[in-house]
Amino acid sequence: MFVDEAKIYVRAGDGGAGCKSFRREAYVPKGGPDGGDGGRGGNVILRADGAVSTLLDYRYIRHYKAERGIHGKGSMRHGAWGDDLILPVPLGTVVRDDNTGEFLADLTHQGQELIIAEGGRGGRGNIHFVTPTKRAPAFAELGEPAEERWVTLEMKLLADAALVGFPSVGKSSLIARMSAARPKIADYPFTTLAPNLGVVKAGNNSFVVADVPGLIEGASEGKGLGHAFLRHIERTALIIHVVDLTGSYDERDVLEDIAVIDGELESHAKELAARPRVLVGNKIDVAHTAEASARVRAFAEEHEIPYFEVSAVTGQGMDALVLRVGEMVHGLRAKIVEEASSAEVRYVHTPVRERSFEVKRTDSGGYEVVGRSIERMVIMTEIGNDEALAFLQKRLVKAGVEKALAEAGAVDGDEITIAGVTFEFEGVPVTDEELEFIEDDEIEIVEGDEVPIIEDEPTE
Ligand SMILES: Nc1nc2c(ncn2[C@@H]2O[C@H](COP(=O)(O)OP(=O)(O)OP(=O)(O)O)[C@@H](O)[C@H]2O)c(=O)[nH]1
Ligand SMILES: [Mg+2]
Repeated sequence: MFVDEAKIYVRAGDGGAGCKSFRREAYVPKGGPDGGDGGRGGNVILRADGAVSTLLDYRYIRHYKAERGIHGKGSMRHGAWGDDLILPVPLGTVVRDDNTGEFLADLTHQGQELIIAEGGRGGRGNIHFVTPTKRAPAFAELGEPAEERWVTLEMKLLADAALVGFPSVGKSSLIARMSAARPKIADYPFTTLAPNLGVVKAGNNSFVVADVPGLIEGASEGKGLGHAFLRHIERTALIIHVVDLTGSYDERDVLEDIAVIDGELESHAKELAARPRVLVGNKIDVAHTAEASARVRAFAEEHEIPYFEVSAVTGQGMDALVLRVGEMVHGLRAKIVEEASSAEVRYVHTPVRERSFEVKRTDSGGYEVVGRSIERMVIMTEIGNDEALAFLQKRLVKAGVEKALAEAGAVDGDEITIAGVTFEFEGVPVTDEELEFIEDDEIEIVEGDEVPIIEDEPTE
């Protein structure tokens, strides 16, 4: 089976919790706070790897979790960071968010990476919350929960040229003649059920050609087998449109065949109609095919498309076809590389630094505050701890949440919901001096911070 699609669930590692602890020393009744920070959780990363040829493995194992960050410990020890989980995928894998359908990335180059789920930040230990008025904070931050999501992976064949046409026109016979590929060949339609790839040597060039299952009228709407494989054609630089000069399939007319296939390509994707192509009239060895060939030739000349009459059986005309396709692919490839290098990995990720938030009215007459960084402040707070709660309240004041709520009409006693936690609105007078000591949310805990890392060194 040719597997080209998979749907997987990924979950990054949760951040480890910060530690609240106090120094214990002989003869010192109460030492200062010394709780270390929690470690960052590991990311889940997709990496394009030419050694992987299918997405098959992702059909069998669908759940992937990165390691969590370790909790901080006393004596200023930071928790270890969780290891990233790296998932290798074939070159040409397109990644989408399964829930929203949003395009996340097209992994085409060897080694190209995409963070598909970001690990949670580690919580800060209590040493971070010392202020002149509170020298012994008895609280620390919880770790940030990790990102999780379902994504779909879709692999598109990376062939330079695709043999496209009605069933039984001789596409598989042609790829067998041109390359070492040995697909099944038979005189009934839909012999080829999955694309075959072959490497073709053309003078000093070589190119990869795909033999795609036959298309029929309505393929773009799901008729026949061609539908699933039209997608593979999207990625090829060149289309080798093959017609049967004997017109044997369904007693068809060659020019009608050409028009039908062109129509299917176009209705599948507009840009396919403009894709460079060559026309190939196959089975010229059969008697009475010269007239059909002449008609195709006239059509090709009129539309300025290169035309070749060939026989996959005798080999007639094949050298000229292969050489010309080799040249065209060579030129097109140079253009594609140029375009690809300007395309960046587009991983759209709500940055944690996003400070904006929104205040909404709730059905119960209260207010809800929505915004990632504000929600995160709440999620990382040990709600049952009064000191932690008081600190959170100051942070919310500093972030402008209290002001925004008051502006929206909130008065003391109103219900305020943030990240699923409900508070009672209560305007507290906080001095500017007090706010000064509220650390900014975005202080990154990195290796080499003023806190020594005693054990469990971060892996990055
Ligand atoms: N006489 C003659 N017969 C050919 C030639 N090329 C292919 N055939 C025959 O045409 C039939 C179909 O060939 P395939 O190569 O299987 O055709 P296909 O386009 O791959 O067909 P599907 O995979 O079903 O879409 C087979 O019986 C081949 O032997 C040719 O150049 N001359
Ligand atoms: Mg075939």
